[in-house]
Amino acid sequence: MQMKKTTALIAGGTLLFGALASGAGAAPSGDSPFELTPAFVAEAVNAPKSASNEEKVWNYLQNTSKSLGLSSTDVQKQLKIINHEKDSNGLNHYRLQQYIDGIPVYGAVQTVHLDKNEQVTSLLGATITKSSQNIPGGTNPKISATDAVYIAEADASERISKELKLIDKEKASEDAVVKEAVSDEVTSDEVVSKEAITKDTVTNDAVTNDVYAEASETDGKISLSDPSVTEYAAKPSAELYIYSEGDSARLVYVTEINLLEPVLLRTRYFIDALDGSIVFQYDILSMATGTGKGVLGDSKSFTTTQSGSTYQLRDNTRGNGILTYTANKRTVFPGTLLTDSDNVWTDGAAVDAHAYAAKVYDYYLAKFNRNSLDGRGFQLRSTVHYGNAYNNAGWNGVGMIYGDGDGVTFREFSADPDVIGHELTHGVTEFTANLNYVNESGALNEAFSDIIGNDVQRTNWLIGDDIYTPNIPGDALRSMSNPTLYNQPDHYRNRYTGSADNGGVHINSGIINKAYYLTAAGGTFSGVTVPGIGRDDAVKIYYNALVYYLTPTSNFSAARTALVQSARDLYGANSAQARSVSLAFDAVGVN
Ligand code: TI1
Ligand code: ZN
Ligand code: CA
Repeated sequence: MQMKKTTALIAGGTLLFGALASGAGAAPSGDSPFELTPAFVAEAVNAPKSASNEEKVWNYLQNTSKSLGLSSTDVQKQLKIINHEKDSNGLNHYRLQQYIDGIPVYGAVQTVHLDKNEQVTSLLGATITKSSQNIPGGTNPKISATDAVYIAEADASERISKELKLIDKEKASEDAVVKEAVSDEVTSDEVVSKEAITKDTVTNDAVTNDVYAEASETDGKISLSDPSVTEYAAKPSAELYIYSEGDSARLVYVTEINLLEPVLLRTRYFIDALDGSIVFQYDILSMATGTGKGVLGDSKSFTTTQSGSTYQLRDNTRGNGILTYTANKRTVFPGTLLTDSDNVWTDGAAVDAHAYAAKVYDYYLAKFNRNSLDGRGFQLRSTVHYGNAYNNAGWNGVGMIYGDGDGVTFREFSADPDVIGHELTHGVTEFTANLNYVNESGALNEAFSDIIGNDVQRTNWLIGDDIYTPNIPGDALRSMSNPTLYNQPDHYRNRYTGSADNGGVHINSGIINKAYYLTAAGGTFSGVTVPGIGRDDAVKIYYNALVYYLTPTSNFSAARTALVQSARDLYGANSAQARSVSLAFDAVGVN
């Protein structure tokens, strides 16, 4: 016979909602049902051959009752067989539960095992010993199960409301940092008037602030009984249990708040059945805030999910979720969902893919009131470390893949918000204009991905500058202000008409990128002066054309028509915006 003391069974399980958690105390001390002393007995006890298996179990328990801290009468009175199974080897296994006054003791479960000869070999489990069965408050509840659920719901509501406010604040401060970056990082090689940038930034501020104002208006206090904001994974119910506290015990209700919306949360509550106080609670699954450094060494925080003692790279607070996987350098999709033991993440490519997917999701929601790619919360799955030194990133119709690059031409693709914006925009395109990925419609498809992808960051007019040629600073894969810098045409007369690259989808996109740039920033090109209208109006016109006007076979000329019409419908037939779009297409030679 052997007795062992357990170690903490739920280590780390109380770090609710990351660092700023509130509401739950520390992990319970030795005086809790999680520390019931485990018993293990492997004594030979001879039972008559003629006895039934159940009789053998009871006989064994009677003979070994001392190791459970019970008298043999208590064994009979307090233990009940709650399950019996015969396994595929023909061995019998019994599961028992301890009851006091007919109420189950939380965690006091025992298993009893019979060998091939149908002799009991061992007993494992835990009980409240006779000497610790003193229940000062008695076993008659003073509150109802419904009251207990209500108390748990109220606590969860408060925690969720706090957490959502916290996220709002984080977003707002991140945003402030981004704004600073925008005004600092106007690169000298880019032909853009400081005025245009400043104007854009100011307008952008206004838009952003409105969104946060809206968010805080509605986030006062979340009510879990309001079905329009709450979705339960399982409806809560409460059951009475005896809760061990070392030398004594008390009567509690055990209930779980198990939510899908507004956040993913599964918390188990132990509520005193006499006074309704929360004795203990712990998270089984909950939203958490992960931290880590991106590929470029920048520290960031992002939403993860705590599941037991591990964390998943899964953000359930946006649409139907953002999940980040690894292909481990193979060409599999989606690969393995990334997990971490302490929520401090060390895979930079994964950190960036996850954080930037959230950034692009937030961009589409704030700027275009679009809930993910399909407008209905489409789940965003990203796979990093796709392939071996793979020099590309892509949208495969269901999710995003990011190669690690070969380290010379490209570094890890997820390190650049341009890329994430580019790939997610392919998803938006697929759900809307669905531009065929060949020839001019394909080049339009690519250009919209570049244009909106670039707008997510708004740092400059370059595409892929954060990941292209890591050893050569200042260059990029493409430039929207001057496509010819990187071998793209900037005028229709110079378009590529061969069959490579699906008919030049990554080549001729330069012509449309240039038209967008001229409308947003203004300038004189090819003898045409285009008045700039700023990035806000320009990107809105392009987004609206993509989502509402264009069709799978649209060519460059159809895009001109769609964009001019989109501008007219948004700002008026004779608006500066409509004129600017029209002049920009004149400048790049598309009629
Ligand atoms: S959508 C993808 C093409 C399909 C690849 C198959 C997996 C694509 O256009 N990828 C972008 C990646 C990118 C985006 C790089 C923004 C830098 C900034 C791309 O431009 N790829 C280049 C290398 C290409 O495919 O020619
Ligand atoms: Zn693309
Ligand atoms: Ca470079």
